[in-house]
Amino acid sequence: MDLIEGVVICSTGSWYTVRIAKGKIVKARIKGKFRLHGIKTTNPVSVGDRVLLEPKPNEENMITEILPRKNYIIRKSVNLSKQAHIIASNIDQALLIVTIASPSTSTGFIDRFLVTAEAYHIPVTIVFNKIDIYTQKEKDKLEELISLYKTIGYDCLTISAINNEGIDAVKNIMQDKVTLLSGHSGVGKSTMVNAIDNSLDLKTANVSDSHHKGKHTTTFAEMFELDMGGFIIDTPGIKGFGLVDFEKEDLAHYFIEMRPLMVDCKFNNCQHIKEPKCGVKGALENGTLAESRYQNYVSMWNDDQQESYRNLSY
Ligand SMILES: Nc1nc2c(ncn2[C@@H]2O[C@H](COP(=O)(O)OP(=O)(O)O)[C@@H](O)[C@H]2O)c(=O)[nH]1
Ligand SMILES: [Mg+2]
Ligand SMILES: [Zn+2]
Repeated sequence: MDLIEGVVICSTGSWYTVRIAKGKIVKARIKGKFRLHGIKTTNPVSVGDRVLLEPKPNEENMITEILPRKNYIIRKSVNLSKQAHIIASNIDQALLIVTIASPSTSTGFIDRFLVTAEAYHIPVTIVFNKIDIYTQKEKDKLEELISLYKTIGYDCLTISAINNEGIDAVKNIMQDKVTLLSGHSGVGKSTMVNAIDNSLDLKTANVSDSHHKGKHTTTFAEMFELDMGGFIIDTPGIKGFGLVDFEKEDLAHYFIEMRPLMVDCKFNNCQHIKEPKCGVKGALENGTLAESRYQNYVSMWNDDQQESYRNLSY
């Protein structure tokens, strides 16, 4: 019997929703055991997985194989079971939605996200939303951040999701890609998605409602297909993604502009904290490395609980 290839767009535990050719949606279960090398996972198959299905008319379709994952993001479970939950796989890019005000997003939050994404090899575009409401002071802050992150090498876009401003540029980069959406609650993720594709009609919430969010946290990510082609992965209730495979000693590596600076460090195991003749601190002193980036590096490095960047909480 011929197997059918598809993409898992929703997983609720025992049942999976799989998109097969021509946008057809089918339900499926898992046949056999799937293991992620060396890690116990609570879910063997995740949203974004490309799978092979054994079709069974009038019966349960069976997922018999997961095709190799390009990447995946996982979250450690909060208890001590050491289990991990695969949030999503095969992500092409992430969009980090940021606002300067209502609510304001700190560079600490941005940098933690960027570091994690670097560790997963997921390219990030920073999308600054709500440009319609900023005061002159906030506009100055916006320009400052755009300049900072563009200089480092991150693409930045400015939008007003509510006014449809800048949305075409967002559509452009999302077309035919699998995009993970992230950002604080209330920054306008749902509003932006609705502006991109109003057939999705995601529920938007008032900023003041955002504290209710914790009550209906589902750990299962969902993937939405865009009319223009492409998918959005929304991760409701995910307070960040963790268990990044890197050691504290390698943290600076994920602050990408620090990489070329490290060649000037005298000690090859330099952590750029207290060591003399450090290329990173040298760049900080002569102004080529941004203070906020260095401060956020130090704060992540100092966090004794390495969980802070392994299991980011935002
Ligand atoms: N002024 C302004 N408000 C916006 C914009 N985008 C979203 N909002 C508002 O911000 C609030 C939170 O938006 P929502 O899309 O639910 O944010 P999410 O939690 O990130 O999904 C809602 O009241 C939106 O109407 C924008 O571009 N400008
Ligand atoms: Mg939302
Ligand atoms: Zn150094």
